[in-house]
Amino acid sequence: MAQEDEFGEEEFESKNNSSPSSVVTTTKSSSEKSTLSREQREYIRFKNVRCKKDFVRFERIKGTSVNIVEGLELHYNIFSAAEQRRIVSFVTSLQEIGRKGQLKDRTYSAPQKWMRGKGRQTIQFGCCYNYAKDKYGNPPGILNDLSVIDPMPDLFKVMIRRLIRWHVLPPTCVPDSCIVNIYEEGDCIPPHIDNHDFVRPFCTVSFLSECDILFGSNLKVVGAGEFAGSIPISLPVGSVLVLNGNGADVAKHCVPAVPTKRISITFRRMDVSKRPSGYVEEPDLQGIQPLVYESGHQTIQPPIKEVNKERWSNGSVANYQLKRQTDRRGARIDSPESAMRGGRFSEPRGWTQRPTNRWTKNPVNGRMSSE
Ligand SMILES: O=C(O)CCC(=O)C(=O)O
Repeated sequence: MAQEDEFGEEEFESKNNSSPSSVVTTTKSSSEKSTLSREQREYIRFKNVRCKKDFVRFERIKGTSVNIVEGLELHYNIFSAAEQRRIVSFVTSLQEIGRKGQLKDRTYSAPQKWMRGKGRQTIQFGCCYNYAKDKYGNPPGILNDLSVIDPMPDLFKVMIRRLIRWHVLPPTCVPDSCIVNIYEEGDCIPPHIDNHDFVRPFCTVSFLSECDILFGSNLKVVGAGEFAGSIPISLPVGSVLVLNGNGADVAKHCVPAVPTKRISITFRRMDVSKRPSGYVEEPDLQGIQPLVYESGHQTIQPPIKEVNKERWSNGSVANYQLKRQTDRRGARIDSPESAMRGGRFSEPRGWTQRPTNRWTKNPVNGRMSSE
């Protein structure tokens, strides 16, 4: 398959969907029509991607102070609202056919909801990851049996190409498997470090609702879907969190009971030595070329003073995080439109986060807050 940006076609949709031409008329507004090539359209969106890389949370580990979130990156504006809708609707259809038993044995899984915080549904592609020793005695890790799992769907391959082309993941780490997590209200994912059957970095894309993911070297379960000892990172819809370095291997991570339905897709690459027998590389995922940066494309950090002012005038990290995802006019920066309005890289991107010890869910507004 060609390496064009297939999603971009929808974002700048021509009314003439059948046109195979790589040059179409944009439909931004009738008075503002221009002709842009597919490459130009993709490049415009790529330039509006924002990334926060400087997460800091020092914890003492074996007597040494370690930044346990070194290596994390949060990329905003990767999937537009239209793309998110398309992906969510696809996941919903997968869930339906999974429920009807029309996916392979281990692709779809819906554990019984026997208590709050349990019951997250999962859909896996590319390989089957065993969370715990299964009834056949297979250990946790990648199952050496491709017959029980469906291959990566085309739409997810389009997402993967986007992740590589837009520099979210390196071309040396093209994901070949994924797990879709469907959280209903109250569902969580408990503290864990992703198995080393998968190489680093890997990443998680967020849909439907924003939530906090918590990191800590010593996360504790304090109740059903409640965890302590962590730094929260807010995950806007359409964003991609990349896990690498200490953020992937020293800190555990978890998602506390979500206040409202949420979907995430975690894309990972299998370690070559752990690939199931008979595994064949996806031809559609070979030779993906990252877009080339224009000179001047750079990360801009906010002035420290601005960070502190916003941080301490606000009282709550959760609120602070919400605030930092809005531009000066209060518009969300996870929408491509707001990114365009605010100008390129005009948003502060270097927020440090206040360490906290214990996180609980506010029963009224459903948000996590620290004690
Ligand atoms: O839902 C998320 O954001 C995290 C998912 C995750 O940690 C996993 O799939 O291992």
